[in-house]
Amino acid sequence: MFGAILGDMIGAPYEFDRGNKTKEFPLFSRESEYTDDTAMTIAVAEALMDTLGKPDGEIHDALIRSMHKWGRMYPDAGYGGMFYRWLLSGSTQPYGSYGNGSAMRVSSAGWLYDSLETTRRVAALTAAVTHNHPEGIKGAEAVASAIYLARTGAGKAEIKDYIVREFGYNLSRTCDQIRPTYHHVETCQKTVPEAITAFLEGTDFEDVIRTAVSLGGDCDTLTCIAGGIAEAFYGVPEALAAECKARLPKDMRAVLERFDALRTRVRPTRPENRICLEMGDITLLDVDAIVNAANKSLLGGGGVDGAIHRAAGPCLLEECRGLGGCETGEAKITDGYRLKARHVIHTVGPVYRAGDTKCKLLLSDCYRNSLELAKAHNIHTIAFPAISTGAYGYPRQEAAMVAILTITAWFAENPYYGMTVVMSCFDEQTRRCYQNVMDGFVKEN
Ligand code: AR6
Repeated sequence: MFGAILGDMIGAPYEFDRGNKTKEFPLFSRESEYTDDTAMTIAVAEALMDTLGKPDGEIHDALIRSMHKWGRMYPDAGYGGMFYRWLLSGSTQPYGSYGNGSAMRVSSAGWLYDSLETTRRVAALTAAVTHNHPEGIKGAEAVASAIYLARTGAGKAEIKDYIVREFGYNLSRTCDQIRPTYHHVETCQKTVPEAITAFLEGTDFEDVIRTAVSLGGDCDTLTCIAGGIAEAFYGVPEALAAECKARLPKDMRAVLERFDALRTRVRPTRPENRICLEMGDITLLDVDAIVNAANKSLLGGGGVDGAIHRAAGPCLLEECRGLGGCETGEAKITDGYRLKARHVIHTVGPVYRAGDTKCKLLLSDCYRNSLELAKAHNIHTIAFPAISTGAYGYPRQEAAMVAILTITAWFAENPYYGMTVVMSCFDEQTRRCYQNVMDGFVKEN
């Protein structure tokens, strides 16, 4: 959090468009003081440390308590009007804000959790207690994600790709393009992308801070956000951390020390996506979901479809009756009933017709739509049969190529999801077809 707090202090003298939009300025002056950004960064960090491993409801309540507590202890830190009223009234209700306050206070969430998913979930909680507008939540999630990715070894290109893909922010402008027309604005939408751009362009911690300040705008908040990410990527130089400590009151320093001791114990993991091959009957697999190669009625049939319905029992058919069928290439989800798998994802493969290019696209859709549906249900292990290669006549080697290419493309789009895909092989020939593709023996024609 030193990075965020330093950003706040160093940016503070230049807030409200008081800077010269240059990177050449004294890093510290008498006016380089912590503001509301620091007070609330500390408040969020304390609440999150107190509730590690606790349910979301407890985290939510602790966040409100902590913000009220620190807000009352530091009432003159410079809060925005709506937030100040929320503090003074002791309200526990959010007020729909998309102000950049949700993004400036979130940095601790980027450090305390061992997966990107949890980081995003908790970041959203930190925003939602006041800034429950979708843009307020998005701002917090984006900043915490960037910190998580930076501290777990992601490169800048990777971080940029993730932020653009997941949050849709425009990161294509350079700081030189942003600077001339950028003015004080307190929304997430017009602060977070600019702060991330400053981080992406900066060459070390101090350069990120200077770049962020040079943009102008809501300078303490923008630099607080950029500094929080820069710390996770570069670390904070000793001398700057010491200067930061010296400018903080004792109670805030105590929270920072507790945080530093705790975060070194958090073991970050980068969940990986992987494909493995498994011989045998898909209905026996202990995975979150198995995929059924169904027909459009979804009311059962032969092959793997028949096997799944037999193993799951009649309740599966009952649930399927309510689904209203399924189009080719699409996917629908049910419970797994007597299966070990919690869910069955039903997809309808194409009936193979030689030379019909639509077949390939539809088969690819089966895999992609099943994976998307799995992701939407927080499924992390999924088993696929060789869709369409039985009754629907798709040549096994061609189908294997489509399956593996589609799955690996999905992995590339979801690099941190942590999905294990089991390719269920009912016979040796199917296993060999997958292995050929994975070994690179078969090239797409
Ligand atoms: N576990 C794993 N794979 C299996 C299993 C099993 N228990 N049983 C068969 N397979 P198919 P399709 C393999 O015909 O071509 C149904 O009647 C099998 O060896 O089940 O998409 C539906 O209701 C083959 O490699 O599915 C539809 O009408 C693969 O699963 C139609 O068949 C797919 O063979 C769908 O035809």
